[in-house]
Amino acid sequence: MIFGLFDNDYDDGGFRTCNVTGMDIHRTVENHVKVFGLTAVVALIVGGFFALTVAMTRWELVGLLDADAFYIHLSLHAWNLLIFWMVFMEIAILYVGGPMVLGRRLPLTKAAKAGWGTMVTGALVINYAIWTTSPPDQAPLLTSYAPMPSSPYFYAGAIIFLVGAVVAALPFFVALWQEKKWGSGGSLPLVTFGAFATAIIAVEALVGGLAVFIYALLWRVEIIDSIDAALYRQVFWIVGHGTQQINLVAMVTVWYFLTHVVGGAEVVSEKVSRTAFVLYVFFINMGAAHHLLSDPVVSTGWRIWNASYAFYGATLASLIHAFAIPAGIEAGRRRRGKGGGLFGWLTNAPWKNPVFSATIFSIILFGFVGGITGVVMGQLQLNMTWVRTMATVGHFHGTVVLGTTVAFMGLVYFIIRTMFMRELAFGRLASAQPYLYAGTMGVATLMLMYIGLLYSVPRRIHTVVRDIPGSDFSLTAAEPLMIIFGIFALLAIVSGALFLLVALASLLIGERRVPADIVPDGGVDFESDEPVHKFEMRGTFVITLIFMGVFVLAYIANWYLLSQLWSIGP
Ligand code: HEM
Ligand SMILES: [Cu+2]
Repeated sequence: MIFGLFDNDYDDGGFRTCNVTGMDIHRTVENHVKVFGLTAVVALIVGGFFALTVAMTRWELVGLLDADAFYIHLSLHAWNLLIFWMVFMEIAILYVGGPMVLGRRLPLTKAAKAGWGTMVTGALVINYAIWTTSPPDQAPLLTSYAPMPSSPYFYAGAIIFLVGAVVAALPFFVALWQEKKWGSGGSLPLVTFGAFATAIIAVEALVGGLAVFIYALLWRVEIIDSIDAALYRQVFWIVGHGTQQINLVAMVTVWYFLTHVVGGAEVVSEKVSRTAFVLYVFFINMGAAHHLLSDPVVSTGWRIWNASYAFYGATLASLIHAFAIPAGIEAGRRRRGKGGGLFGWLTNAPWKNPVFSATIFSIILFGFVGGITGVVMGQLQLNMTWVRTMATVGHFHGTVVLGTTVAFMGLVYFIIRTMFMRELAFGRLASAQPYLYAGTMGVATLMLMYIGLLYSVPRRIHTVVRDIPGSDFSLTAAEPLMIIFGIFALLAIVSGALFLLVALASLLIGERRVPADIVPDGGVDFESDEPVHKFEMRGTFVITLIFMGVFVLAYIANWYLLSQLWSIGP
């Protein structure tokens, strides 16, 4: 079959045993994971192309596109990357976390195929609708805020895509149900538990999305004659924020999985980690309110309760994972005799393995860049200095790019090696790629934040530094930082293209590897009499203290900046 991508050897029952993870993998699961993963990579290519045109427009020295084209490109950038690249990967993750980890075949393969086909159709319709936008329709951007109209095909495409995603998720739920019915009777493995939390949040998000896009479609084709903009916003963020939470929880699940299989990490306390996933299920949705913090449509009390007090339940969960995962790496590696000193467990880790380095960069950058800024800007008063500026764009590139995209790149490398059974092409380049991407995109992201925070350069406008139409207000002071942003954005796009080059070359011309070659660092089946929590975790403790220090500093700095905006009193 197609370039021999789907022809692993299976026994008569359709199973094979993976010697990296020790899992019994059924052909049906593996092939569907591959198909969803490959489709996600195609979306990454399309969206990545538009990263280039969008960034080269905002870098006004280049000023690539005019206003109309800019909004079309920005919309395509957002939908292909934030929605299609992520959601196709997430369905693959559900299949890995569910049936694959449980050693089952994929139930309802027809539903999986139908779901995939429906999602692809939805994605194509959306791309077409955005690309052919013409007045009175507006390019939707991510939010398609009513009452600005977008093409009816856009709303229809969104509905089709969401229905497809729900259908594609069904086999995962059925696999869990089968496990409950016929399985060993024990509790679900942690990765499956994490995938289950992801799936619950996903279904909530998708149902919210169906509600909002059906509402908007009915209005756009004039079956109902008006749309309540405030209601639209609140319901939109159930899916708008919900999809980000799927990204987060899926990413955390991938962290547990990959640090274990390639880094020798273990779970120090199953109970604590599971509790954190449960906290997500209960509290994370309230975070949707943070998108309306500076919006007059909801009462201040509602905003403060949901975005602050209630949401801290989810923040706590993230902090627990942020401690539990490094602690698991530290203790797991010490137990395997790969410790030494305060940070020896970290410095002697398999840094040349791009699966490992991508995972670690994702953890660090998500925490320090995306996470801290998220909590800071999720605060009612501080939100005013972030919202609608490039700082917001900086924040979410810290989460969905430096965090999720980097982790998913690691996962794609892992799938190429252990499921497609290919050696990574261009070995050295493959090892360097996560460093290049995380490094350059890290700088570009920080610049977006500074440009927004220090100069209030607005987001979603194609030219402002030289000229804000209709005003003599000048933002030229932001130009030096814009130049740094532009250069690093370009470098980041090149590094992202290197990922695609390595991934596609490995698949098409990569050396086929015999399964026995693949050995996990630190070993998965490791015998030791000592329980993992007996081992020291002082390195992690120090890292956590550094994290807290940065957090406090960022908080103070933001309040300081806010206090500089205007003076109160006589
Ligand atoms: C090299 C990589 C990337 C670069 C240089 C880049 C650059 C940019 C820039 C400059 C903007 C803001 C434009 C504006 O508001 O005027 C933007 C918006 C956005 N980007 Fe990226 N981006 C990259 C990768 C990604 C990835 C991987 C994702 C998602 C996984 C993503 C998701 C988004 C979203 C959702 C928006 C906002 C769209 C809206 O305002 O509706 N970007 N990007
Ligand atoms: Cu959100």
